[in-house]
Amino acid sequence: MSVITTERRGDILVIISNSPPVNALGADVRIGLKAGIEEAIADETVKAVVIRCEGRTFFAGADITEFGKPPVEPLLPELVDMIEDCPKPVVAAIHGTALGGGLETALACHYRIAVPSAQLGTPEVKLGLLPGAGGTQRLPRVAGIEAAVELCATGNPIGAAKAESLGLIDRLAGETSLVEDAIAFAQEMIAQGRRKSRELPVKGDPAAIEAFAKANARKFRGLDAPAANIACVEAATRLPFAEGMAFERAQFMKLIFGTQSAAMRHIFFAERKASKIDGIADDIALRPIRKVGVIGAGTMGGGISMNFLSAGIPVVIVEQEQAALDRGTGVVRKNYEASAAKGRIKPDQVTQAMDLLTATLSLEELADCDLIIEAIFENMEVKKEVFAKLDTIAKPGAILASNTSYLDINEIASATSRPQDVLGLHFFSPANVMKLLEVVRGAKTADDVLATAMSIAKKIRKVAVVAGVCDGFIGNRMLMPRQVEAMKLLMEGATPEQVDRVHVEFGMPMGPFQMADLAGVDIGWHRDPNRIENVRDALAAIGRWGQKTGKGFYDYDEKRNPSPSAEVQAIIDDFSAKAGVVKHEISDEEIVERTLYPMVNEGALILAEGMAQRASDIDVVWIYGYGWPVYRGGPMFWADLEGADKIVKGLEKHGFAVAPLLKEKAEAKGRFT
Ligand code: T1G
Repeated sequence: MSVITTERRGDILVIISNSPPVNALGADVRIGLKAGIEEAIADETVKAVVIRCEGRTFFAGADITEFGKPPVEPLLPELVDMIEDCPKPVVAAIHGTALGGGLETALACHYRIAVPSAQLGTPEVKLGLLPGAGGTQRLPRVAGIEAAVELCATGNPIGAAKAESLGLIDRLAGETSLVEDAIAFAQEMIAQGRRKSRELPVKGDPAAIEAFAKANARKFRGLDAPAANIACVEAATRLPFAEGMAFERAQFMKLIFGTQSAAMRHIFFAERKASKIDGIADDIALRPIRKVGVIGAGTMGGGISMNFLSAGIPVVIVEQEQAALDRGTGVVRKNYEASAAKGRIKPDQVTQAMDLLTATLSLEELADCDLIIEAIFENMEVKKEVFAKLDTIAKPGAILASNTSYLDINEIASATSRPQDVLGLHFFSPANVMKLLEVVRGAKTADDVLATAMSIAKKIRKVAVVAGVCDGFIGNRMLMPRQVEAMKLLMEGATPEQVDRVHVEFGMPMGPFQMADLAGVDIGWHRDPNRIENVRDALAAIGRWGQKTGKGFYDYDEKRNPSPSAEVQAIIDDFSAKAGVVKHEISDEEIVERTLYPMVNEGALILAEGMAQRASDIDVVWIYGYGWPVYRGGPMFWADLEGADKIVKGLEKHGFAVAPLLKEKAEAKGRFT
């Protein structure tokens, strides 16, 4: 059964794509569309054409799984031109998402109609690419230069109403009457005839392109694709269509064979794979989550609550003292009001969310919650006490979760009579913003509990990854060897600025020491200023707690700009001398070998121990939780680019014990991803 069928509706030939899950423009779809247009052209009684899709969405782009495989004709640019050259008016009927090659197909249609809920965009840049089927040349002609450069370089979609205001779509259909409205529209356009996008003049101010590039330079740091997208739109303002298309093609070919796009496509699929749990059926029955309890109204508790409130799920938040409770709920309200002030949410959404929040000093009020998340300070005894209490309060079947970032979930679960209902939900701060969620599977966690946690994570728009119970789970466990080595490098002659520069040039948002200053040098400090065992103790003892005290590893001005500190350097030199460390010239390469290679090494241990299901999950953790540059695909994908043998040599050179799995990959010239 072809994925493309046609049907006659009076003078109109309707070409219908039905290729789940998202009508990606794979070979079958392209071949079918071509045949449909040929049928329309060949049949004189056909006066106009409608192209529409069944299922949840219009074409969501080229089929990304085909990239890197031998091309099958017709190629998308060719098909798009053929649609545009159809002598009879062609109308695109859009619902769900018209993305990438899907929007380019719609742009080649002579007219576009969409339901109000439709989203339109060119997300190729998020795959390290650009719209390679004429999008960068037709968009400036149909929607204008300003909209074109924004859509192409950011990859963010727009709604149908905005698209209509830009002229990107010609008409809004009824939300439930798209097919009828599209056929009526096509009927109307018979008299008008076709309107080729490529023949329209480019509209808008070319100066907007440079202004846009300047305004976003920082955001696009390290990425190749945004500049290429901008260059293509700019080319459209000065080159005839055919030459603009050739320019676009050349830029596209450069990007598609580059490592950045390979890395970003890897992350596209890795993110979707992460939601799958090996060994558990996709259709396992999930536990209903209609009400959530959160214990602790501190920074984490408040942020965690917001995720559920924003998803329309009632939350009961518990604290020990009224003042702490008022402070916590006050911060939640302030955060919502700030989002409303920035226009990110509507004012009535603030009320809606706050109306779903119940604040209480009594744990007993959690008795009818389906999921209870503990977010109190990191102390095993206190957590076990709370879970033992919860065990007597929570209803049968309730899921009990801890937000601990490193404590043993199995030990916490052992404080209850229902360890099968216990797991870890490790949110990242700020919990209402950070997308990553480590779902920590205890030794006795039931399959439906784990599956329910993964599904609720999707509902609150988190990217969830399953982690096993070990110190620091996946992310923090790999962070530790990096931080330890970074400190050693300081003792041996590197400076905080040098180590951080190497990480920032690598593409991280900040280096280990800037990160320590942001999180707080006093985190985990024993609070005894007389006990100085390492550089961090020494800094903490003199109030160098980081940005919050205006000084840490760096000094900070009122705008929080860091500058090197002679006082810190003196402390480091003193420790180094006392420890008898011989300093040496440290190269940037050595910093990479000693801070990033050990992370890969730890990743290999995590995989071998089964603490992560797959290497791509580790990559998702680092991209969504620690700011690893997406164009490097995550530590394990990067390890494949770097080469396991080179990493093994680098680790051995610096005396690290190499993980057996990493050695194996090196010997077999194997890959992790
Ligand atoms: N190709 C192949 N598979 C795709 C796909 C695509 N374009 N889009 C989605 N899938 C798969 C996905 O892997 C998952 O599979 C299933 O569909 C459901 O997706 C020349 C070069 C459309 C907004 O970048 O943004 O066009 O895990 O879980 O949350 O210019 O999918 O079930 O096996 O994400 O409802 C440009 C990518 C391509 C859009 C739906 N297009 N897709 O989100 O479902 S490049 C994109 C999305 C291009 C041309 C260029 C989202 C979605 P599985 P899902 P969702």
